[in-house]
Amino acid sequence: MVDRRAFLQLTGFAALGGVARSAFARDELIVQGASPQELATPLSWFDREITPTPVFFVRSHFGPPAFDAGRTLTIDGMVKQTLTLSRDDLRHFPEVTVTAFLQCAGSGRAFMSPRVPGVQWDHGAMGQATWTGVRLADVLAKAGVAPEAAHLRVMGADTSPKPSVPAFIRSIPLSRALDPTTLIAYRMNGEPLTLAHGAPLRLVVPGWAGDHWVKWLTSLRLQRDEAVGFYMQTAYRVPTTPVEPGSSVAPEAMRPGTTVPVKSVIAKPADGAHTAPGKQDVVGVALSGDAAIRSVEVSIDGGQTWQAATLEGEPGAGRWQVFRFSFAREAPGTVTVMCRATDASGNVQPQAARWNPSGYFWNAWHTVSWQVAG
Ligand SMILES: Nc1nc2c(c(=O)[nH]1)N[C@H]1C(S)=C(S)[C@@H](COP(=O)(O)O)O[C@H]1N2
Ligand SMILES: [Mo]
Repeated sequence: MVDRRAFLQLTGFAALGGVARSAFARDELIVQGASPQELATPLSWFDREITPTPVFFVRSHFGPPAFDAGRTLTIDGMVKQTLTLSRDDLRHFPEVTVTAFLQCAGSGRAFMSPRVPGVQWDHGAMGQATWTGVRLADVLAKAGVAPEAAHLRVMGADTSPKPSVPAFIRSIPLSRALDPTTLIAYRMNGEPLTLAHGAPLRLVVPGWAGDHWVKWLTSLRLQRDEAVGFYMQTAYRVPTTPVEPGSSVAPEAMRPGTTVPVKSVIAKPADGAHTAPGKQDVVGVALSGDAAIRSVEVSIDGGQTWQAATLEGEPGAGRWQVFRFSFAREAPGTVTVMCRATDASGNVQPQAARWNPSGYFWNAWHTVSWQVAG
């Protein structure tokens, strides 16, 4: 059990003043599972560009390690020079801030049919923040990457509860590691990273699923081949070609899931809400890991016709945008609204998500119904 002070530190409440603190109910995050850290953000928060840190979803396999502001990160393997850097040592590199969404591969798993095992996340395993740190490419340049290196093995300080449970090890192709948006981050939404979100250092890989955003960083190793281990070869894999819903798929017929596919969700009105007759205001967010959002369309007639929503904020791959759509409804009764997003690469949010054995990347049209009062 965590005591109250530890909980506040864990979730970022400690960073808030007394007045601001009361704006976020302590129990606002939805406890989604029994394992260490499965805290989901309520859907109603996805009506804005930035998800406040205290309500930003939290996920980790084993729970956080002890807080250690001086923990060092070692960069070794196929490099000219091994580096050991603390958060303070990173001051020698240019500082960069990116705005990017972070989405767990399993977000929306609860909507997969047939049902799949795993944390039954609804929409809430995602959020968007500003991330500040240094470019991973700059750090790797300082170490001097050998020409034969092609992959980066990434590890954090968290340890599995028993020896039989494999360590959380991820692998990122060197090309993605060198992308200028890939960061070693130490700030989130302008404040030092909280322990729950990876303090002192975490990886930020905009557009890629959350499992690549390794927290509590300790080791980056350059190597020729992709890193091995349970979390690369068994977990976090998606079929290379579409499969029959409910079928079992061998790991060899799958590849690591990387880019978050295009999707949009309606934050408000909430499903089952009651609204006044007249103008109905719909708001939500649209995202794609592949490209900027080109459009969000809304249907108020069950998908027969679609109308364009207004997009707000800056477009970009790996960055979500708020959308708004308003329409008039005087007659009392049930209103059903659906949304679908399209990105600049031409990817369209599908009516039904592509089923896969672990329920990753659910991205079907989102449908919400509410009551217009008489
Ligand atoms: N060291 C470490 N990093 C980790 C994990 C973990 O278990 N250990 N979980 C990953 C997963 S699956 C997700 S979805 C994100 C969640 O990041 P957040 O808790 O900041 O929202 O962290 C990632 N980084
Ligand atoms: Mo995740």
